[in-house]
Amino acid sequence: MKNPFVSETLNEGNSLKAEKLKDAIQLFRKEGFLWLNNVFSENLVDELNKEIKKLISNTTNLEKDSWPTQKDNLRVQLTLPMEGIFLDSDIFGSSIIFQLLNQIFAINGIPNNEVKEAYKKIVVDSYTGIISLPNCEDQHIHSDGSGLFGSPIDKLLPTHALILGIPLVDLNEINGTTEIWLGSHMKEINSENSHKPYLKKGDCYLMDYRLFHRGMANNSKQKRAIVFIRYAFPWWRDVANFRRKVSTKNISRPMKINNKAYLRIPKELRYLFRYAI
Ligand SMILES: O=C(O)CCC(=O)C(=O)O
Ligand SMILES: [Fe+2]
Repeated sequence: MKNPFVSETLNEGNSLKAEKLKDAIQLFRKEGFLWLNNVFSENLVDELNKEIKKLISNTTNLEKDSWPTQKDNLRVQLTLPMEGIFLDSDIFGSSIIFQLLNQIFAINGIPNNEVKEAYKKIVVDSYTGIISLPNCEDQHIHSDGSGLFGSPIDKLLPTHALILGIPLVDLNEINGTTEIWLGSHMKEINSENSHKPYLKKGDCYLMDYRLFHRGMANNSKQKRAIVFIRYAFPWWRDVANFRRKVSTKNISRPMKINNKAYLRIPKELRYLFRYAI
């Protein structure tokens, strides 16, 4: 990948070096994408992979609980249940990720962490995993939904939603990755100019909702699972991809959370799920 943002140069233990934070935010605004190294522990990632595999194999009728996103039925979208390992706040509340999110979702220059809880500007809008099974093909190039207004102004606006992608296996030329078109959230897409970030276990990426991308084919014999957590301004819902109350064969719920699970989330992070239940 030509334009990696490698966080070995950013991380200092569990936090980002202050002088690098500004560069990271600028790069995210310009490219609509950030690749961060070594954010999640290998144990956590392995455990997630194990639990997701269990979920898939325990599902007797894949179509009932999941959302195959391709005609070949080999790319499955699972809404992750907020229980067990999936409730671990290191996944959705990573402090490195929040140093970035607090700036990306700042209002009038006031970072999210500096405002009172009721005014905080970030929620988790969806919590899913996409599992690309062996032999699944390249997706079509897409952005996950249209812009806010469906007009040219969309390309001038700041980020209103983004995805945190956490691959649960090392990604490579054989099992594929999410292919991306840098800058395509704000500029016309040049279809020849793509990047294939081969992330390692523990790495993750942030991707602007508007960015053009596609899941690549998986030509390996192993499943390729990526956890996807969508963070957004509280007034936005991903109606292009989910329904909260009604789920059908093709449209799933964005999250599986109930009151009990909500109360098990650390108090200081519950604001992220204010509108989930
Ligand atoms: O699996 C991936 O790498 C990306 C999947 C994706 O973009 C989608 O299903 O919308
Ligand atoms: Fe997508």
